[in-house]
Amino acid sequence: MDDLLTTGLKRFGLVAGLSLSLVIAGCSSDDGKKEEDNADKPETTASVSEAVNYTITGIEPGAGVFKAAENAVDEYELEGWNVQASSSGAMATALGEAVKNEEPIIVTGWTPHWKFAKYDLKYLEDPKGVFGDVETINTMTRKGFKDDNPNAYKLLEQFEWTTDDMEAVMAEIEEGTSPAEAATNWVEANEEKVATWTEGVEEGTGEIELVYVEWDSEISSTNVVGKVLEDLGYTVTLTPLDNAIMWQAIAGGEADAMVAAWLPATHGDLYEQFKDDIDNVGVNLTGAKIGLVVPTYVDIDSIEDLEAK
Ligand code: PBE
Repeated sequence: MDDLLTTGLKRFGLVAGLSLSLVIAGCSSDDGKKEEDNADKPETTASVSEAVNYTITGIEPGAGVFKAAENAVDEYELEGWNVQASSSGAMATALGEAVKNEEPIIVTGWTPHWKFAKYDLKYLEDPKGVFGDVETINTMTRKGFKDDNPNAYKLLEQFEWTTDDMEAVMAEIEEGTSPAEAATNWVEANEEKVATWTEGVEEGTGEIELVYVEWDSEISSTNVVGKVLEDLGYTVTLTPLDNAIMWQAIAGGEADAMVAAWLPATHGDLYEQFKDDIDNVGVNLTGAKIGLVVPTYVDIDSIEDLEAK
C-alpha cells in the first residue's frame, strides 16, 4: 500500500509541478498566454471535483455527518454536487477501493474510526465551520431508567473512555472479529479501566435494551457497554436503528439507553427535539469529529478548493 500511495503522491505532485510551470509561463508573457493560464486551474482543482464526478460518498442519510455534508454543498455553493446516500460499510468499501486504485474520493468521515489507522487520510479544511468543532459522545437514557435500574444507571454514568480505546475495538472488528467477541476481548484486556466504570455498582437483574446505529464507532461502544452490563447480571438486548428512530425510542421510553449521542453539532437538531423527554447522563468520550475526508494523495486541502459543476 505504501508503494501505491507513493505513486499516487508522485502523480499528483507531477500535476502540481506542471501547473506551476504553466503559471510561470503565463506570467512571463501576457499575450496569448491567458488561455493556458486559465486552462491550468481546472487541471489541479476542478480535476478532483470532476474526477469524483461532483459526488461526496456519503453514509446513512439519517447521520448527522450526511446532513452536514448536504449543508456544506449549500454553504460552499457547490452547485451540481451530490451527497450519495449509502451505508457506513459501503462507504468504507468505496474508500478502500479508491485507495487501492489511487483514485480520488471524498467521503463523509468521522473520528474515532479505524480508517485513519489503515489509510493515509486527511480532513478537508472547513473554514465556514459547517461540520462543527471537536465534540463529545454522550450517554442518554429514557426518563425513569435511573429509578428503575439505579445500578445500571451508575455504570452508564461512570462509563467513559478514549478515542484510542474505541479505535482498538473498531480495529479488531474491522479485522473480522465479531463485535461481541471484540468487546469481550477489550473488556478482558482493560480490567482496570472497566473497574472504574463498575466502582460502587452492585450486580443487578432484569432486561436492558440498548439502541444504537450501525456506525463502526457505535457498534464498538454499544457492544462494550452491553458486555459490562451482562457481566453485572443483566440480560441485554442491542437493537440497531436509524438515527432519528434511536432518539425517538429513548424519548418515548421504548428503549432504555444509548451511548451514541454526538454533541453539540452532529446530533444537535435531534437533541433539541427530544431533550425534554430524555435523561442526559453525560459525556462518554471527548475528541470526536466529523468532516469531509480524502486520501492524502488527493491534491486539495479545503472544501473551498472544490468547484461547482
Ligand atoms: N457518525 C458516527 C454519526 C455519529 C457517529 C459520525 C457517522 C453521525 O454522523 O450522525
